[in-house]
Amino acid sequence: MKNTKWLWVLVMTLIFVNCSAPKEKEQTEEKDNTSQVFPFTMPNEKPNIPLSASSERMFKYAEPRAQDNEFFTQFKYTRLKGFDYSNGDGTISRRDPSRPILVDGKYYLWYTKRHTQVPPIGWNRAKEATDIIPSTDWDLAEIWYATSEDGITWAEQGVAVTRPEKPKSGWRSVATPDILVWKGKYYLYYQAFDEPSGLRGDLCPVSVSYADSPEGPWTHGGDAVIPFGKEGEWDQNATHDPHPIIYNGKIHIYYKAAYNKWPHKRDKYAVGHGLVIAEHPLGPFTKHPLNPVMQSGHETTYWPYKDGVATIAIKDGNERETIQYAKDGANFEVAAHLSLTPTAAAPYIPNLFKEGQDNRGFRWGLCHFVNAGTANKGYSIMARFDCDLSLDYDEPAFKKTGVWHKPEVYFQQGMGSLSQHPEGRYKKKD
Ligand code: AAL
Repeated sequence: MKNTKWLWVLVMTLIFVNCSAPKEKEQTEEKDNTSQVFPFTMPNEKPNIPLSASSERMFKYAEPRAQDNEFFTQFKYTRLKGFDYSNGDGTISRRDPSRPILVDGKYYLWYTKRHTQVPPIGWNRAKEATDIIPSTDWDLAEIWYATSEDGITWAEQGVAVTRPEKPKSGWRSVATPDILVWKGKYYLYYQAFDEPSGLRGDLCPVSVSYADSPEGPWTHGGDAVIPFGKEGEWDQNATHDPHPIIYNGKIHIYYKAAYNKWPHKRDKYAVGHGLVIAEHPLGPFTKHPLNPVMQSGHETTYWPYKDGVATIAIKDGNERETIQYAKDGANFEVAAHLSLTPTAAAPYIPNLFKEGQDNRGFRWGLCHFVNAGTANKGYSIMARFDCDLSLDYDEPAFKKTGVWHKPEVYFQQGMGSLSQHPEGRYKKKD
């Protein structure tokens, strides 16, 4: 009987083990399956599981969530005070602001100012331009400057760089300035036009003027400091938006050229940004061998950030509306995707030109709106933008990913004349 009892226990144990073993196996399999699936809690690092292309890419950003990404920000805009625009009749325009700099407690800002008797007639009518009639918004312009204590209310101080006598470079127009401070001196780089813009493209080399004080007087320091490319090269006839920074102890100027365009064709344009480097602000400047270093964006906005250089690429190119970062100042990678980006952004960067500076970004700057007027009364206005691209601030309002406009904003981008199109609403492909 005793033996039978033990036999019974043995049989039951075996049955139990048999039944429970597969269950345990199933449970393990289930666990494995779970760990192969993307987790509910956002991982800080790329999980070691098979990932979709999109999941792979999210770990290439500074943080996988846009809201945590130091390069992601919203932009909020404020109207500037203190500038008169002649009731919007198109005769006064201010655009392409320089980055503001702070000197003795005051912000200084340089910009293109056009004050003409009549509004511009447009680049496609450049042949009709005269000494009185401007072709584009930046034709017959000069470089003016203004000061401010808060970055919102500005007092226009007067002209900084005037148009020289014909035939000196820039006699037709001087425009689109930006500032460099180097060893106690101030340098303004700007586009110098010898013909109405639009005649043979937006043809203008870059000139430089310098001064001992931000209030001037400005001395002419050279023309064509950024050499045009040879015929057939992307920057053969344009060097726009000179944007100087100090990087690795040298002067780096980023500039823009629209290419695949003038003079032979007008409707297939592309925009590239190049980089030139010099030991001294007056040059000579050497082109970076990898130019164009940026193939997206329009006006130039570059800033030294951490050990590299960051940029906002607006409007043009496959990577438009992004912030990009290059550890070496030349090989940029997309770091964040943006909405409502500032046009011709010119950030205020504390200590921008101080060497050995800990480069920590910015939280405000100036920009422009080119469509402040109407078709026959075209002019631009400057504005202020605020954002959180600074390592010293963390303002959650700038980190929201939704940018909500009223329906009217969308309806303003209506079909317009397209709705009258004879073939229906769209042109068919040839
Ligand atoms: C801009 C800039 C340059 C162009 C024109 C005036 O905003 O890209 O300056 O030449 O438009």
